Amino acid sequence: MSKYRDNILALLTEAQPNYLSGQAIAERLNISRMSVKKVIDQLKSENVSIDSVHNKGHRLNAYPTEWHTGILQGLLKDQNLVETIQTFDSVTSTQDIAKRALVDHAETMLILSDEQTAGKGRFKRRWQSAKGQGVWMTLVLRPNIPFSMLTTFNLFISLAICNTIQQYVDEKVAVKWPNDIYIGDRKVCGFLTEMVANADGIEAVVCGIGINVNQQLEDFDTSVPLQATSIRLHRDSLVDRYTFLHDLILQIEQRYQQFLEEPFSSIKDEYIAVSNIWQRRLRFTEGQKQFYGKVIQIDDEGFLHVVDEQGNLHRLMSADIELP
Ligand code: BT5
Repeated sequence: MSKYRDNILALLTEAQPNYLSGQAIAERLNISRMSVKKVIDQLKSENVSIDSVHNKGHRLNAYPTEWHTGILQGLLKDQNLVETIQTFDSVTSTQDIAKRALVDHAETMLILSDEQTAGKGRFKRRWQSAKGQGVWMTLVLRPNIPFSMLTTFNLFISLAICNTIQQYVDEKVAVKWPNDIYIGDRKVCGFLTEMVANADGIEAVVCGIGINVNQQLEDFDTSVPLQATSIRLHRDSLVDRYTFLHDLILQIEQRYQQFLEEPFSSIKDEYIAVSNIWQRRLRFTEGQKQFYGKVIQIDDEGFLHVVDEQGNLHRLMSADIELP
């Protein structure tokens, strides 16, 4: 595979919707026109839709159904959230790849796979990751912050994901504290945040996000039949995953910046307004403990205050909440 493949895809993506001549590509990359043609022919043979017109050049017609690193590099060139992007056809889990990659690399990263064969939820649960149907991604970020600040990270990220999905559906998209996104009473996204740290502080925040994008109901297997939904199930047409990812990364970039600069109190009202846990009886599981209760508030550190049915107050940093 040519080492210029990603560069050529990135240039074609940046040039969209215009054509870019073989000559211009060759000059930008300091390679021969023949090398450019070889890569373009190879991409076409892999069903990347490129239009080549004599005297005009080449144009990327539409985004493919698989992830391509080069296209993402072109599409995401104006963001500052991640420095490198890696894409895969199939991996066990993008979290595994990220944790291995961050050992030898100091940069921020976006890792995406079309499929995960062992996608992970929290507490070693499984995350179904049907091939080509969702966004299965991990962000490796490097915030220079004290450990204590990380408690509100998920809350900022939730708003970014919730608002992005809301751009694609009419029905209300809601956040279920601490790290699920719902459409109606069904889960459309789950994410988890892990931390790699040493005695001096945080080395990396490894945030894995799974979003069901284009699944039909039958694409979910039987272990999540009634709780799961996808964006597609709430609209008339398929979602272009590249456009969606672009929107998502811009939203996350903005919320991440806000997380670094502002306290949770500055987004608290917004967070409360999109949360689906108010004024209802909920079942909480915290470690081995299980109880029913109602949420009374979320405090400025992002902890949830809950009163159980015996009248006891709980201050939760994380828990499983079921919406009965
Ligand atoms: C989560 O865990 O919701 C976090 C999921 C994070 C997945 C991403 S994908 C990219 C990155 N790489 C990984 O390996 N993981 C991250 P939790 O709150 O524990 O929810 C897991 C539960 O959700 C399961 O036990 C199922 O009941 C349900 N579930 C599994 N797959 C689902 C899906 N695709 N859609 C909706 N619900 C699902």
